[in-house]
Amino acid sequence: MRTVSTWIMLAAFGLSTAASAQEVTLRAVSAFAEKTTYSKPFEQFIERVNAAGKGVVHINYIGGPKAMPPFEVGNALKNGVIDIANATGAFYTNLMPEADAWKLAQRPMAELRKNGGYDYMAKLYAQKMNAIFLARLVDDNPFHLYLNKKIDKPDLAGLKLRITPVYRDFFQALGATVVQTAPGEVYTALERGVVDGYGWPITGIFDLGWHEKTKYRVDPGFYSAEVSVLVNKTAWDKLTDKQKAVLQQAARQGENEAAADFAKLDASETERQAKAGIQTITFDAAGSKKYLDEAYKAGWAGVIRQSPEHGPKLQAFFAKAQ
Ligand code: 173
Repeated sequence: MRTVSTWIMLAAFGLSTAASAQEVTLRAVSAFAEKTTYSKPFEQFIERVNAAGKGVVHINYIGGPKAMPPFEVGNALKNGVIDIANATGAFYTNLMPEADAWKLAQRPMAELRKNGGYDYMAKLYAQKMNAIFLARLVDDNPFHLYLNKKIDKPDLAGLKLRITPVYRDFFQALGATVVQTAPGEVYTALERGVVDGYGWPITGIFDLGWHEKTKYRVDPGFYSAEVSVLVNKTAWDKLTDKQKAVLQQAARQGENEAAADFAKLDASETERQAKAGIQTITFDAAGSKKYLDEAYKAGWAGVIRQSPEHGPKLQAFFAKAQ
């Protein structure tokens, strides 16, 4: 009798521990090419999760744009085709135009997590993307305009430029004609002379060989690139506290390191571009001011045009105190 009840108790205990200890596997995709600048922080995040999460949570990294077109990643995340995405807001403005406002943030993430800006965005991610915004892994990383034709003032009339939504309103405000492409199409567009230049951050132009087809970089840089880890909310809600904690710990570590890591990379890539023969185009003080003022003016006007309800609130949280 005693033996049987002990056996039942053990079996029940065994089953419950087996159930709670079951490792969950999450499918992940990056909107950027594997092992390149904007996937590396995510790949480190995955390594950390898989190391700390042994037997608890495992991320199965399916890959980058070879596995899924970058502008489809937001949809796949929202619909649960994948559980985790590494993406930038500009790549899923079709679902959530407000996501592109991260680029305009002039306050550190640590501050946005306290001042209500993060919480405001998090609600929009839940509503519009069925997503949890877990961590921003790229920060302190300005965008630039790269050109193959020389300019001497902030006037882009007559130039045809490769863009994503990040640059659209700004480059158009300065008179450019624009054409949107995924990063994977930039090299060919330059090689064929389809575009006179492109928008891209200060880091990463060597990853896909663009330096071979780039004569000039326009300074100063503007905005700050955002690339972040998103989790499908339905998948997130099914995780145990222990599984969530593993993801949150790796997320926090990545977000806390992002600005300093990128500040270093910004400096080394600036030097590498000069060594590769890329010349810098600069304007006089008034020209630089006009360029930067227009960047933020056109950027915020674009966000507010696409989201009259949330745009002004995001501006209040994100913009530098005047
Ligand atoms: O230029 C782009 O493709 C783009 O929008 C972007 C955003 C963040 C990081 C790198 C590129």
